Amino acid sequence: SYKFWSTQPVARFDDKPDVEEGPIKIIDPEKVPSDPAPLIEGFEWVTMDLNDEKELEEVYDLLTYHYVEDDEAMFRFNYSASFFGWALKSPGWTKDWHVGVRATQSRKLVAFISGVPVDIRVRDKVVKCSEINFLCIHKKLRSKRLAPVLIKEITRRCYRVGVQQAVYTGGVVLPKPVSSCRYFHRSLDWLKLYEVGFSPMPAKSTKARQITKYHLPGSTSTNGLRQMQEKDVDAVCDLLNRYLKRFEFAPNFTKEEVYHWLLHKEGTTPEQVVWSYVVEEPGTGKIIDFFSFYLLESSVIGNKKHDCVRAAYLFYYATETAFQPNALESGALKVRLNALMHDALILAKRYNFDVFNALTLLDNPLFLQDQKFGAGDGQLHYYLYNYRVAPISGGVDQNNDP
Ligand code: YNC
Ligand code: MG
Repeated sequence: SYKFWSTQPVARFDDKPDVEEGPIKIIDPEKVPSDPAPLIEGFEWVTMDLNDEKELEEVYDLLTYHYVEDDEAMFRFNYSASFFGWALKSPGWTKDWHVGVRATQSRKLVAFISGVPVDIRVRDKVVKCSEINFLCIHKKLRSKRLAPVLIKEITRRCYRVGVQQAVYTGGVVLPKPVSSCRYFHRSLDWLKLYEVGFSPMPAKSTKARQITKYHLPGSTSTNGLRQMQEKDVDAVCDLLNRYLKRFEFAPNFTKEEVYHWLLHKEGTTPEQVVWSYVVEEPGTGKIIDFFSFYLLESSVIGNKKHDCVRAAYLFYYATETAFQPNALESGALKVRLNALMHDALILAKRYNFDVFNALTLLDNPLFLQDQKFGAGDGQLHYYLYNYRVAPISGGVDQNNDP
């Protein structure tokens, strides 16, 4: 029934496909309340300062024990402090959008929601958004309608500074997804994934056969493949934005964002979060492809042998091959992406990842099956707040369930 969501400026399930694209309502920042709405007795609003080690640690602790779990409560995302620095302090970030709720007496942090600025392109229009993430409420405070209060507060803080739209993703179905994807998983260490209960043993298979199936060579095969460096930022930014223009709904990157999101800065963070590689065309030195993945560990709940799974998440990638005439029809794009992703798997294996995850977005359906990804149960829905869009089509056939 969506008691809260039906009151919000979001697309509805019964919207006609020929809706007028654009903002649902126009906000006058002058008329937005200057103070937050009061919280229930015993709790208060705080702005978290993630540059303060102690406060970063508190957010980290809250999310470690209370953030997203799978349905059977076997795994829980285990974000690192480095990951938060990366995800929450991207170009243009403001601590005003790092919102917490504390218990007044104990000062304990019991809820959090965050936003960072991002430009989203919907077909030809660029929409200035906040990207909302890490909504989390302490397990003891669940089902008390606190989530809508947090959402309204971050909305107020965005509206106050003239940001009237937001983008967010989630595993739950709300009115109304712009697009929906499925998670796919590629085993890198099949035996470990089996032992933690993530990968089942297929009927009539054996451990040995499964291990052989997912075996990868020790070295990559694409000529000119190397780690991305600072000098590649401009070329990667240009290639990525051109590549993403092939899709109707995608972010638009500035050079600062490419630097932030894709470049690993050697020695600056205790733990590496993002791995990015470029292909320098032999002879010309031109950057003709790139791919990236990031690290997000999951804690394994209650297993004797393993306490965490190192998962690589396929992040952004792009290839000049996409711009060749008939790249799709001729199969050239499929061949190139398969070669690149095979190398990505080899590198992830080298860096000790256990599984490689990807969604059914961008051109991913061209390689998921060939690269031995299997469909997971997880769905990820993409949403826009205060913005209506006509139906978005995927880049390649997304209903092509392998
Ligand atoms: C969710 N994930 O439907 P209705 S994703 C949005 N996103 O409202 P209560 C959600 N809404 O149906 P609980 C949601 N989950 O009555 C639930 N809701 O209209 C809606 N889990 O509130 C729900 N993190 O407080 C219902 O529920 C209402 O105590 C019920 O709290 C929910 O970060 C939650 O999965 C998710 O910590 C906080 O279960 C809690 O159950 C929890 O009674 C584990 O709430 C962690 C987890 C969610 C990860 C994420 C994206 C969030 C997007 C929020 C929407 C942003 C809108 C744009 C705002 C800026 C606008 C501008 C400009
Ligand atoms: Mg609640």
